[in-house]
Amino acid sequence: MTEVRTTCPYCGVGCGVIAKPAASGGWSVHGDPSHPANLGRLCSKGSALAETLGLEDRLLTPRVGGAPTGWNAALDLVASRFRDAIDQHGPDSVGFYVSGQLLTEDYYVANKLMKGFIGSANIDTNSRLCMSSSVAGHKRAFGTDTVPGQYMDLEEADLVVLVGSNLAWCHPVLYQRIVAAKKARPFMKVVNIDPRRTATCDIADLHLQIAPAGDVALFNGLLAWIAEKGAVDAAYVARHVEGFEVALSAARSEDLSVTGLPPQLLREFFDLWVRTEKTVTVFSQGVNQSSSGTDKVNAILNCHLATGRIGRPGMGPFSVTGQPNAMGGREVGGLANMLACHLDLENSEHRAAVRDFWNAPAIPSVPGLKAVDMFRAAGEGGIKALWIIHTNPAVSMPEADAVCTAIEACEFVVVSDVTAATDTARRADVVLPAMAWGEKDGTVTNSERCISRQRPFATAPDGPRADWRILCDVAGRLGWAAQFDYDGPAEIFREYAALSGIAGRFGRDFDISGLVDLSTAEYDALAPTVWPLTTVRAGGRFFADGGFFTESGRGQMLPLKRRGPAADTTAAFPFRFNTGRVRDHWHTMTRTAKSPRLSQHMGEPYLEIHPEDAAVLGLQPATIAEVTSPLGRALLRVVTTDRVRPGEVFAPMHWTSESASQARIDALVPSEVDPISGQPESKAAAVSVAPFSAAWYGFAVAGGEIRPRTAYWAKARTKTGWRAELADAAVPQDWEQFARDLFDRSDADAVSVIDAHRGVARVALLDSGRVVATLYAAPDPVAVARAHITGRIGESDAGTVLAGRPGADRPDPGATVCACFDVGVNTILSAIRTGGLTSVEEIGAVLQAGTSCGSCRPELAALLANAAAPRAAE
Ligand SMILES: Nc1nc2c(c(=O)[nH]1)N[C@H]1C(S)=C(S)[C@@H](COP(=O)(O)OP(=O)(O)OC[C@H]3O[C@@H](n4cnc5c(=O)[nH]c(N)nc54)[C@H](O)[C@@H]3O)O[C@H]1N2
Ligand SMILES: Nc1nc2c(c(=O)[nH]1)N[C@H]1C(S)=C(S)[C@@H](COP(=O)(O)OP(=O)(O)OC[C@H]3O[C@@H](n4cnc5c(=O)[nH]c(N)nc54)[C@H](O)[C@@H]3O)O[C@H]1N2
Ligand code: SF4
Ligand SMILES: [Mo]
Repeated sequence: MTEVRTTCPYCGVGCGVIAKPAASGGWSVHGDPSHPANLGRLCSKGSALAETLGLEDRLLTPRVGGAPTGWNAALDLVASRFRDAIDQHGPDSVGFYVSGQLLTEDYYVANKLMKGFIGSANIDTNSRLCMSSSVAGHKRAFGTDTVPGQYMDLEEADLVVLVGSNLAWCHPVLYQRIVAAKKARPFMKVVNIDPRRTATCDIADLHLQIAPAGDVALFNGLLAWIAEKGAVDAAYVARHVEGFEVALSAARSEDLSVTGLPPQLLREFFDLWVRTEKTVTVFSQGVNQSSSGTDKVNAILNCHLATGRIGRPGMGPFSVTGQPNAMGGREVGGLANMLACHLDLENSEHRAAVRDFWNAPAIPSVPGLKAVDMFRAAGEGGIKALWIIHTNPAVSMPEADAVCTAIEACEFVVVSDVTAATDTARRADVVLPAMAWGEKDGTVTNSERCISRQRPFATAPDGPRADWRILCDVAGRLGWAAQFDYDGPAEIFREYAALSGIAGRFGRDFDISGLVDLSTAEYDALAPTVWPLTTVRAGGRFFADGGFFTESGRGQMLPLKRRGPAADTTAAFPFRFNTGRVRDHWHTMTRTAKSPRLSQHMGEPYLEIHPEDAAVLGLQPATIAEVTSPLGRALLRVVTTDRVRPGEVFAPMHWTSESASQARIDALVPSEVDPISGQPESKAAAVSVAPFSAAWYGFAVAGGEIRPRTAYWAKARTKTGWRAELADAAVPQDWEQFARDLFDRSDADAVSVIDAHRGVARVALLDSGRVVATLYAAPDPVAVARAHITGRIGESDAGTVLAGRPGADRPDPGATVCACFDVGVNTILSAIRTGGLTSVEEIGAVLQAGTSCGSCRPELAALLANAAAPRAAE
């Protein structure tokens, strides 16, 4: 096999990648220069894809009750348990909880099975936690869920406003495109609206460090300013918009002090917006994941509708999607309140058309249970059989401990995953092995409505099946073999394109009927294609000339009023708990944690807290914080930083029970949802923070497994094995015995340096004279050269390994900053100092750091600006 063009399985930028067999065996993965999303660029996660293809941790056979089972027996069991529940309790007693990472073909089949044949709308997806406020906001304003613009608008804009989006880390290639555009057009301005000072601020001309949930007030203030300054596009409003007056009058009565922003900064932003016609407003989870998320979306859309800045080059609101197929899932109707192809569940003509097309018995007329309600029903017995596909709700749902209990309490839970080592799969009755990226075959749609192929390049191991096939296997056993008899994804795609043509005839925007006659060979070769694609239209923007999909054909402006987060902070829970992502990990880490490079950027779960708050609480940097909400508890490494505002703390969402002792942060987050979208408020729980009283801290490295049982631990992969951070309230009696247990090496020789008086212990375990594991423990957070130690496994001189510090001849690179070239923080700092480097380009010229994917360039800039940038580990 030569090279295969496919699409990155991570974020919604949807970059094209080229996979080639590597000379050393395995695969190499590079950016596809011909893909319109990235033109050859990749971020750190995309560049490390080849390191995540290994079979360790892969699930290869179905498991029933934990025991390996043949496919037929497992599928028979799944079908009979679903059939029993449907027969005894009706179709609404079963549910599917699926994912914006499913391919369109998988998603289409899941939706068809549940809504068309089982006859319930109980299919919801993790996109409920992600995009549903944008979906609801778009539908309220446009009458349809459509992103009006294209990526090139971000480059053509004179002003890019980022709201609740850490684009530098979460959509890195789009961010790099803006960086390049700004360099080429220096008058271009960027404004970042985020309560945190994130890496994205690196390119921001203005940072509005807004109070949590201040966004509706801010955009109401902007709307009032637009009107006051005569910036309303009266012709556009007169012809294409409804609701202007009521929206404006609500906006005028807003209290802007709730934004927490000084009046002159507000004015600077408002003036910039008003005088810059070519403005794009990009928004993401700081907007969507809120109990007023849908209103936040509409507050932004109001400003674009009032100024007619929509659907024209360099202008428009731009909701960026998170998952690779978040957009595709919305197109197929993967949410419990949608039908398919942007058709409406509540519309009887739409239902009849879809029913006839599918040759289905009945289509439900009422929406199904949304994610939070679905898990509640599973816990309370309303859902008797639940199938979870391609998502890890025991970690990612709010009230995650209650979700775990609900999965355990539900009579029958099936999980389809590539691994059984997840908090969700461990609790399931049946786990079915799915094919992974590189093996599976289908399409995804990115943030700009561009449909791209995910093509297989690696041979799938024996056992796993494609998600669509597993669904069809069960559908056949439920009695619908003929309607689910597909010979491959191309056939599913053609059926889907045909259904979209029917939607098009109803006047819906999602119409790809131009692809209905694709042969399988043409499907295989399909180039990236922006929808709509019909006989009369190919791609492009929406709404420059009106043409909204509302009943009146006009865009709707809405009267809005700011609401605060649902959970109030109190004396007992005084901090706002903001949550989100880090640069090099993907969600619950089942794939990115396989890459040692990606695992080194942020090696453990952490809590960002303002130094003033930390001082009041007596929290020292790098100690462990105990974070508590009325629902749960987490132990996180303390990072004191003024990147967060006083009174607010931030933690990443990625750590699970597989990777840390107690860092599933969604255990702390209440299930408060937006009343319109049902999207949970993932970024504004009320918590308390206290020091965890650790008697000792430790750092451990091993060539093999590490099995910590300490109160605090967090594990990460290294090139040779594992590393772990540890802390506990009780000091072990015998450090050598402790180390043997920790590393599961009862027979290994130990060399130790123990200073009982100072409480310092260093133990190396040896096998045939070579160091196989080392442990460093101290009463304070251990200050050893972690990257150095990690590279010493396999050496014979235990004494120098135990020193924990490199000799002068062997500098310690420090924690990884540039994942592409594996360049550590100390290497960069020393090059800055010794080489007198003053720019990111100079660092690149000397060390290569920042010259490949560019994801670390904001951090390089920060290191230049401040040699002592705070980090989680090191
Ligand atoms: N590296 C990486 N990239 C990813 C992912 C990943 O797991 N890792 N996941 C992908 C997915 S599925 C998604 S949805 C996207 C998410 O992409 P983003 O939305 O950019 O990511 P988050 O870090 O969740 O949140 C963005 C910011 O919202 C801010 N915020 C919190 N509350 C408020 C508020 O009230 N108002 C405003 N204005 N801002 C607020 C937070 O401080 C945070 O910096 O990322 C995608 N890309
Ligand atoms: N507090 C807080 N919580 C959040 C968020 C937040 O910002 N803050 N963000 C929310 C958002 S936006 C999102 S999108 C969710 C994401 O949360 P999840 O969807 O729960 O996270 P993932 O780790 O992406 O889960 C994907 C699962 O699918 C498995 N998998 C991988 N490939 C395949 C495949 O081909 N087939 C199958 N069947 N399985 C596969 C993986 O091993 C993994 O177990 O988290 C949400 N939760
Ligand atoms: S920006 Fe990175 S994670 Fe997102 S699609 Fe591109 S390479 Fe993948
Ligand atoms: Mo997401």
